[in-house]
Amino acid sequence: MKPLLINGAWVTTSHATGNINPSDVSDVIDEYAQAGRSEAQAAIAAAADACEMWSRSGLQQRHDILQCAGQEILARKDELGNLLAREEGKILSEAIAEVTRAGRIFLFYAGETLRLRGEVIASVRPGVGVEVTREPVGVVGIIAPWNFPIAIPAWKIAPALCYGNTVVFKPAELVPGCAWALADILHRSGVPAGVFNLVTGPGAVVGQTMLEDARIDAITFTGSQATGDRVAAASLPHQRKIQLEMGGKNPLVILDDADLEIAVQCAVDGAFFSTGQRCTASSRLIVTERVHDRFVGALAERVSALRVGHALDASSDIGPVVDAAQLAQDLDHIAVARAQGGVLRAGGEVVERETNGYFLQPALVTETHPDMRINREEVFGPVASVVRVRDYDEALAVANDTEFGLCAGICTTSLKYSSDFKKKAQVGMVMVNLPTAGVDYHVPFGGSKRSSYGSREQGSYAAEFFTRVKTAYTSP
Ligand code: UN1
Repeated sequence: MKPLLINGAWVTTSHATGNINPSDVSDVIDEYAQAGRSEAQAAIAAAADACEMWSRSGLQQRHDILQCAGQEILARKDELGNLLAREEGKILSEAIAEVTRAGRIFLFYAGETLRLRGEVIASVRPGVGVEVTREPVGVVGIIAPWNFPIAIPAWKIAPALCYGNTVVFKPAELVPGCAWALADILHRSGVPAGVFNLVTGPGAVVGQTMLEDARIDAITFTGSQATGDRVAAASLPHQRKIQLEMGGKNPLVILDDADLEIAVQCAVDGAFFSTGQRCTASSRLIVTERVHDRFVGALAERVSALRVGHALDASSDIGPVVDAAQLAQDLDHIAVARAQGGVLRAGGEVVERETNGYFLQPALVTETHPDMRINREEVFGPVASVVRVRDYDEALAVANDTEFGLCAGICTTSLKYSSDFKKKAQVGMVMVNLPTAGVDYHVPFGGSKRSSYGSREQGSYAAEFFTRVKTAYTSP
């Protein structure tokens, strides 16, 4: 059994569960301790007790720990990538790229520890000095999703520690393996007892205990809207800081003047790589009518040729869906889209491979309307819809016709339309001639509308969430 990490000690529990390889359900990777309420509370208490010491710790110590962790992650990228691919189902090359990204995030925040700055502002009162400084928030609860088992934990844990906070980390139930590996690396990198705690276990128990506990000063969450709403509601009575990332229904607009090859590549990559299981996935392809048939024809050909298979098979382009429940949800969305008038132009069927896994041929549904369910709800699978529009103005209107606002992409060679789209897309991130998914690790990440709440993740902008500002006045 892989234990919990509480107050610097490895803790086993009476109950453990295994993580199952979605490419081969007969492959149980390992067994992980399941925290109950008392273990979750012990982790929170340890983090609360360690706050004062860690907030006063030297910057050099924080830097060195983050650097050590980042270097180890990079040095072990092949092995950790293999674990990630087995556990989550991303193909190996994508999994190694995700591990690399996680390592680089740690190195970035190692550097950020040395760049924390404040401001000196002149007072309106003669002789008075005003200093603005940033302080740690305290105990940060981290609730992470399954689709990026190491990169998302990294981009929450590294800034939390960098800015002097202590952490209680609850990974997603499907992917405890990468979380445990990360905890082991941090522990051996010299994180003092209580500063970083790992509590694997069910959301209903561990997550709920975290939400209810007044000692947690901030929660950063990535996952579904429904859970995000619960995090928000439970945090208000505690006046806790929250940062929520809750998905998307990201449009990729293809205009008549687009380079067709680039547009098809953006759509394939954005909609189907990582099995489409990304909150940044290009799930709505909005195509102007003069290029529609050529684009759809070329895309359908590419999509049909994508090889779905075992994540560790070098010939696979796309790995399996993460589990049976997600597969059922994907198939339901495809069925409803067809019932509502959509045309299944490519894929959409469950395929058999040598191993027993959740293999779904990527689905392209054409002739859809903006008000169909497939264009309103996040599918979180290898499923994309096509909406035909007259011109740029209608494309922009359809792109913005959603409660989500994470990213939006446009494929065009027109400076006029790309500039206008960058201004008017109601999202946190805009991509021109690039897939909506696959972001840099050192720049702000986040959305608007119902996709995100709170300040941005990643880069130096993460300081907004992981610190509080203090204004100090001095009269000589
Ligand atoms: C990416 O597209 O590179 O859950 C990152 C997600 C996002 C991360 C996407 N928070 O899919």
